[in-house]
Amino acid sequence: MSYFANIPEIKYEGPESKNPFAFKYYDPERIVCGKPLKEQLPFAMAWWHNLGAAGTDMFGRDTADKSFGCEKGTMEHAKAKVDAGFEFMKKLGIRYFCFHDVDLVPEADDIKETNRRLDELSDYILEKMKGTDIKCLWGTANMFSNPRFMNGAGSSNSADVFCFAAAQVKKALDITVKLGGRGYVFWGGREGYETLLNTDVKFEQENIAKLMHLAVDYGRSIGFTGDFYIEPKPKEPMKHQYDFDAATAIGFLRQYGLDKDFKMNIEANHATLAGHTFQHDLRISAINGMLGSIDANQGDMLLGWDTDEFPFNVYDATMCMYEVLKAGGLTGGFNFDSKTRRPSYTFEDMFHAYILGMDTFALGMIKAGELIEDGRIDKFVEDRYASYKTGIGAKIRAGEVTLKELAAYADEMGAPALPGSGRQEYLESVVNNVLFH
Ligand code: XUL
Ligand code: CO
Repeated sequence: MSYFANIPEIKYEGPESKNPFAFKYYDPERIVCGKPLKEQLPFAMAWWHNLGAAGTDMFGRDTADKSFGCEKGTMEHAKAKVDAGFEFMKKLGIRYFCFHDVDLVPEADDIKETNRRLDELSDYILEKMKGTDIKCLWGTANMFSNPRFMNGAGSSNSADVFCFAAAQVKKALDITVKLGGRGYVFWGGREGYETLLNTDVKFEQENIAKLMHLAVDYGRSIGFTGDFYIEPKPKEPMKHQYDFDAATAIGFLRQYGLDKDFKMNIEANHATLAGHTFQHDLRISAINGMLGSIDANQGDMLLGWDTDEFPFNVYDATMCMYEVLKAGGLTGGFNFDSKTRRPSYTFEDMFHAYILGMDTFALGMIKAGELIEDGRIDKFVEDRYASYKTGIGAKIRAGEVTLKELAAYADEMGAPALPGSGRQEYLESVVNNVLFH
């Protein structure tokens, strides 16, 4: 059974190609910074958007048909999604997928039945994986959709809800390990608050950390050697979410002794919702040794919510890849946590969307490699801090001076000269020059 029979295998044809079903920039074999793009760019398909989301929004119902010929909410449909998903990934040369527990199977009233379904479906996926190089990038538990999680999961005021969340995390970890997952994600969708009037923030944060510690202990006990990730997001659905941005999440992990097992999964549109650029949250993660994985998408700066669009902005993709290359690559990958726009409701659109996303990130990586090779930006930054290489600057860096000595130095010196120009406009022109030469 083929779901996408009219769509060919997507091949690299180069920038001159006008074939809508070909890559223009993503040449898997092209070497960038010493490695082929297929290794530099472990792309992943998001099960929920690609095989699940059908266009429903706050004002209207589905526009796309993602029944794959079956009745939705059945195990037959869940298996048809596996078949469609694998056909889709194979046609695009995508080697990873990411899932929530309830993306894979319909949730039953009784968790024992949901878990039985997860066992059955993950067996089915394992069968499908045979003879392919497709694997799980990361798994997660959906602890935000069901009404029981209205006040959070780890942060819920209800100990019973906490237990239910723990049960879901345990099973999602089992399935992640079974499917060869590189990572396990905590996205604290409802770990936050609507009002401080009813919220004990310290208590809630301690409980979230407890749940994470329990997950680490269990994960390691069943042989999970990958990274756990926090995926920061400042708001939506909650008014305030505790994992506000990378800096906040890293502080939380350190405070509760979780920083050895966790890294960041940075999503572009979440960073911009926090008032940062995508590059900012990547940089903050990287300098703290915590850049793990990326949820690849982009937001719409004219809208105040998470639009999860496929990446199209080459500047942002270039600066993203600049951070990734500087950090020595990702231990995770690039998961397209992105969805086609509601009026793009056909199967062809799903392919166009992934071609766009993969080409944008490939182009970004090629250009970031050229920026690094060009060297003008790195050299500028290096020179900008040159006053710390010798003399008093070197002593400050080495921790060899007291405040008193610095004050005495300043007395001798008089007023310092202005620091060198920031040259922002020049550096921006260098970026354009590398992008468009
Ligand atoms: C929501 C979001 C999630 C996480 C996984 O904004 O990004 O899909 O990636 O739960
Ligand atoms: Co995400």
